[in-house]
Amino acid sequence: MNDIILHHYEFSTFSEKVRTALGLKGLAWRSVEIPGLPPRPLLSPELTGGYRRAPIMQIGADIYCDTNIILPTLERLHPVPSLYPNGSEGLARALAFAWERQMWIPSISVLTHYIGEHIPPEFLKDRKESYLGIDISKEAMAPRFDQDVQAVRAQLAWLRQALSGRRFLFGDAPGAADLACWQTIYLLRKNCPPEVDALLGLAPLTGWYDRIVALGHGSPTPMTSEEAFAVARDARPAPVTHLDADGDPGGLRAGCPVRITPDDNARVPVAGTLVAAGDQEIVIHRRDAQAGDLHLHFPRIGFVVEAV
Ligand SMILES: N[C@@H](CCC(=O)N[C@@H](CS)C(=O)NCC(=O)O)C(=O)O
Repeated sequence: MNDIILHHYEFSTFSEKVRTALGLKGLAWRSVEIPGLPPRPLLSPELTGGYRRAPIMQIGADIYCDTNIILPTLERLHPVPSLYPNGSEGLARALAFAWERQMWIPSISVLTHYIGEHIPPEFLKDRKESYLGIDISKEAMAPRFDQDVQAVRAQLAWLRQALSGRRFLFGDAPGAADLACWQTIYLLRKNCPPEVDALLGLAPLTGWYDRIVALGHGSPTPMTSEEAFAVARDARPAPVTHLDADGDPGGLRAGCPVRITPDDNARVPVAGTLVAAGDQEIVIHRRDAQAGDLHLHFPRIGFVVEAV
């Protein structure tokens, strides 16, 4: 019942970040493979209330949307070994958010330069209409390629600086900051021809890159969407003891109806009632006709919370 269930797909790099976090912690988990684009029956909207991005972590009837809440939750439930070595939690959370925001579209631009002709039209249509809001076909991205290479190189320059003489960003142990920076590079090194290393100046980072690959994925065992859905249906949400049940630092009260929407892409609002909130996490309750009572957890950063 308390199994970690990850709804994910193989080529999702944000999923790879979580899979590698599970590897870092040496955890066993249940793996639900979802399609690379909707529909994703028995997950969205049933368990997520309409939030559509990947990955999703499920523990019983608790659903965690976005890696910026999934990693801190893994840390809360399984603190050793830490994702935040040497007191790095604040910096790691900030760096992960900024890095991924800054790198995502320029990295996709480099990716499409190399492999854009192989991306199926229905995937391009979905990403334009329901996820990124831009056309990521090779032709549409080509005019911005040079600018995007500069942007990625500038980011990587300070990553090289930060890693100079160190095994990982915060010392000898890997952590969440490494995983966030690494996953955007993984997107490119996994899918592009080897010349991407020279284009972006990646050679000095390959030792660090390989040390993160070596963390592995922990111990996944397959599970079907139906089985995961049955787990949610048969479970009750866990009591929230790590957040303020009186409500939200911004003034919302527990029990009040709210709507939570990503502020960057895939802006589908999720409706529910506030259970508890803090500066870094918000938990809402929603009831699905089949799955029953669920708690949905979101990070505060990167989401707009509105009373409705
Ligand atoms: N901020 C989100 C970003 C997640 C994200 O954009 N994931 C990509 C896959 S790597 C995605 O959802 N793509 C569209 C989709 O699969 O529906 C997080 O950290 O979880």
